[in-house]
Amino acid sequence: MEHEDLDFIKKEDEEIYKAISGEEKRQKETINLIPSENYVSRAVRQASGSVLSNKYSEGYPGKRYYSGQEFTDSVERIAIERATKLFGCKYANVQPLSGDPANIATYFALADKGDTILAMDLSHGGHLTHGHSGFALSKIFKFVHYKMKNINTGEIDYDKLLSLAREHKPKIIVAGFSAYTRELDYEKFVTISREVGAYAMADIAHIAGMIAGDALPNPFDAGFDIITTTTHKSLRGPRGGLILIRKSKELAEKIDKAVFPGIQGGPHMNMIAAKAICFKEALQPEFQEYTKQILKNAKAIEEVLKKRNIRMIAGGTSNHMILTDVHSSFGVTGKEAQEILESIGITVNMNVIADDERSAKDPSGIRFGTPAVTTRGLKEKECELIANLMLDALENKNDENKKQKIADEVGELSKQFPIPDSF
Ligand code: DSN
Repeated sequence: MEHEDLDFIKKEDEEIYKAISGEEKRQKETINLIPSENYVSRAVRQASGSVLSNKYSEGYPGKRYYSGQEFTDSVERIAIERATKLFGCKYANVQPLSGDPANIATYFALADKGDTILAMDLSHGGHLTHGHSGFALSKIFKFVHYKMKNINTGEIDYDKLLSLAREHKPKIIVAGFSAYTRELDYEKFVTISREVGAYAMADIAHIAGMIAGDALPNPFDAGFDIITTTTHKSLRGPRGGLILIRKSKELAEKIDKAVFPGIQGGPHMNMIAAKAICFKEALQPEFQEYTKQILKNAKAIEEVLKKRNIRMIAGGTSNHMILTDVHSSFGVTGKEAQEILESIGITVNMNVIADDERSAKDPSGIRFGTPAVTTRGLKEKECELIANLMLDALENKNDENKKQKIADEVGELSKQFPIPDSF
């Protein structure tokens, strides 16, 4: 990553200049295993900071409320065209500001107040927007949750999912997660949805890149009606959200209304331009290679964890995310493990594990994944090394000398694999 030209910020605002420069240095000097993070191209960064930030564009291409939309219309049309090509569907809404608004708009488009939404239990991998008690829409919709049947293999309890669907007659069944490490049986979700008259919605935020790159199956191939995602995780785009509609024009119109004027005002056209660039990058053959390597790298880490008898929820990974029970494996909490690993230059995030007896603020697990390190060019060999270094640090948590040696090795590795500006 070339040093950003921050001269103007430096002149205008020394404090923020220092913070951005510090973050740039931190990113360069550490190894990032947070599964929801990645490094975007310089082109994506430039579009995010472009003059498009100055423009209000409420509405949709050709149907805006303010004048001066010649170029914003072109940006949004290109983004839509590329998104639909990338994911093999007919319609896309590229305006959601992030994953949460993408899900919120979809719920409002497809369900009415008091309706039921069936989604994955939070401690079994679901996301806050899948019905956490603190999620604002939990006051509007009734969320019911399915779980894994077997925590050691990750198998979903599809019988229970079916009986919950028959009992509660949900308007939407959500197949998606933020901390689940296996593949879902999309055909089963669609069959159950059809039987009870629910929309089949996939929240692919964590695996959007893997699907775009053909490293994992596409829920649309199984007949899902709608997909929501963020654009900044494995898809390697700017911070943002995206809603994709397989084929129904009626559904696409409902989604458009639910996004604007439903829950958002002016779209962030600078970010839509950055999304368009990300979709172009993801349509290149190199992106397929990239996403396959993400999986290979995750499997290399999984192998080390298996060899060293570390407890992984669902027994391992099929989608690049790994969730380990550090409390039972090392006698440290997720928060402690996160801090130990940060001290040696590796960032991960603490996470609840299935039916965690500890709280979300200091859970039993840590979650990690490989999109970011794969962008930096690390392969299986280096991922094995990182896995061993992480486990060594956790095993030697009280040995400062040992941890310093590990930190030096991590620093060396970061230097060897600079963050690229293009792919
Ligand atoms: N915070 C994101 C993640 O890391 O999974 C999801 O919202």
